[in-house]
Amino acid sequence: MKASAGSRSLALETLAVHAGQPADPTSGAVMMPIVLASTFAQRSPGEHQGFEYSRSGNPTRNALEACLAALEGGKHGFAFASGLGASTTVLHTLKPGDHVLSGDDVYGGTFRLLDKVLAPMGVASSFVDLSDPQAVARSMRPETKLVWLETPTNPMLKIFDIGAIAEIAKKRGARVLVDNTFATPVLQSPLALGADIVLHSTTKYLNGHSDVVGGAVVTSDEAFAERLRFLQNAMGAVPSPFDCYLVLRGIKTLSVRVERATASAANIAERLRAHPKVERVYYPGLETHPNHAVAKKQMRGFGAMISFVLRGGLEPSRRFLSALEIFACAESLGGVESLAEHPAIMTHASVPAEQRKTLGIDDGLCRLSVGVEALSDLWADIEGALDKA
Ligand code: P1T
Repeated sequence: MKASAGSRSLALETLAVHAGQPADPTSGAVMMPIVLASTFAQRSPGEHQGFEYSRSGNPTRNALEACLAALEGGKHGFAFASGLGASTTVLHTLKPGDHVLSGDDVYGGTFRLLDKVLAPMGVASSFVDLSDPQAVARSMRPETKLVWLETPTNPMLKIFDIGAIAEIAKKRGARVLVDNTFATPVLQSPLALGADIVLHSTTKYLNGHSDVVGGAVVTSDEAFAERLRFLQNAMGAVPSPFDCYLVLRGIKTLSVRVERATASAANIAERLRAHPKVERVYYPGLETHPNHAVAKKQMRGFGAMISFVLRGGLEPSRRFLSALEIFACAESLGGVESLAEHPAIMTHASVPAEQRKTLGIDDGLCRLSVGVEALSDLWADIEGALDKA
């Protein structure tokens, strides 16, 4: 893409292919080079060309960070070695005595980080159902500095009203972070809705091919960005240039992958709902979803994650997950290949049993990440496995 195109406002599909990646000025290469160098020569001490040492900054990572910022409509993008590396670094902007108000349903590893790592360091968290935005007002404390939420949530696919929550939190002086991993910037723009910080596990849809573990943060908040830039270098949870390249490459097809997978998921959710062995389906696109109206308002599509409860609990779920042939029984999500898992045993085992029960993460709950394979094959696989459940 020529630099002159930068003056027009470009659609997400175009930004995904081009943002942060002008043709290489030395060779004309249209793909971002992978700059593996750990260090950069300086003409004299302190006189460099923008790069000193690859933990502090790297050209391939810079390209990814610019692309991520463009996709989320933010000023500053930061890439990390994992989603949890991104979360850890963000949480280190807080200090002992500060409080995090978190949504009640978050990735098990995020819960573990807040509960088992940050709490002993003096940063307390509470976990609250934010389906009613007024719960934010009720649960905030004078020392609440950060409101942390996923929407759709992992794994219950709850939907929280980003705009309403941000309005309440901001009046009380707290920043709002939205983990946009499930929705992706294709379907939801948290910064435009009022959030201050967007976080991603790029391991998922952004990379999209299940061959990278990575994380990202985007913000337009200058003070937060400055602190995060310091911590990214000072704490060092940075991704390799090769992984940055792979995520950049994955992002180029993000919109086509997400659109295809979302269309298939909507169809599968409807069919699951009608299946006699299925007790309940959690999918924000279903009109029966309690927050369908909010999802419709703040999302451009309902995503490709579905959770559902099989009648009979653990044993039918085990049989179902073992009988699938195209869906792999595996943790993670957002790749081109379809995955299925059992949250209580797999991704959310670190959430205490009591809390899992309150949330509805019971023994019959299965979670699907619908990929881009043919819908007919995916449904045949699910139907066959349900027969064996
Ligand atoms: O795995 P990692 O890249 O560190 O990202 C952590 C993470 C953060 N946020 C959300 C919403 C996530 O779903 C995850 C990781 N989740 C899984 C591995 C999973 O199967 O749910």
